[in-house]
Amino acid sequence: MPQMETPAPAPQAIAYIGIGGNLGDARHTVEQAIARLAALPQSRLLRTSSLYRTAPVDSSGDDYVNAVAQLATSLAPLDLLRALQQVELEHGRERPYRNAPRTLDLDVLLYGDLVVDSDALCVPHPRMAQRAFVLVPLLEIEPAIAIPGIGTGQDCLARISGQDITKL
Ligand code: PH2
Ligand code: MG
Ligand code: MG
Repeated sequence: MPQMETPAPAPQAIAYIGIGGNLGDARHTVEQAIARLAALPQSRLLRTSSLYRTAPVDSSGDDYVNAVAQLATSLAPLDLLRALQQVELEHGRERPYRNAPRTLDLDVLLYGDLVVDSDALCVPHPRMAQRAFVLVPLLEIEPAIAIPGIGTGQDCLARISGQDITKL
């Protein structure tokens, strides 16, 4: 009798997702987004940071609510990005201009130790090392995090000053 082979499990990566919004009830939106991340296919939500109120950086409008989530996922990087964009759309995300106030922004910050710079996706997220609203929640859930090609998260945070961030 022919032997049925069990398919090999897809390789898993640890990915970190930046979550933010500053239009509407941003706190509620970020909480809903975390629930949607917990339901992503081929993925497991491992940890989420606290929620933070943060002053807009290179952006305008109300303060943001930001958080970071840690996922184990076997979605390929672009499939993960598309899934996150779908969740953004479900929350009425519009892109009238760069860094416009937004209901929900979900960014792939890190995907394992992948370094990729393509039109569709840049990982590590190109500005994450300069942004306290990313580094503070990221370091809360993974104090020893390193940003591939850049350095430790702790060193990056030490170089930043003057960005308002308060734990909610
Ligand atoms: N996102 C931006 C630009 N500026 N500022 C804060 N505080 N939080 C954000 O999530 C944020 C921002 C572009 O994605
Ligand atoms: Mg962003
Ligand atoms: Mg984005």
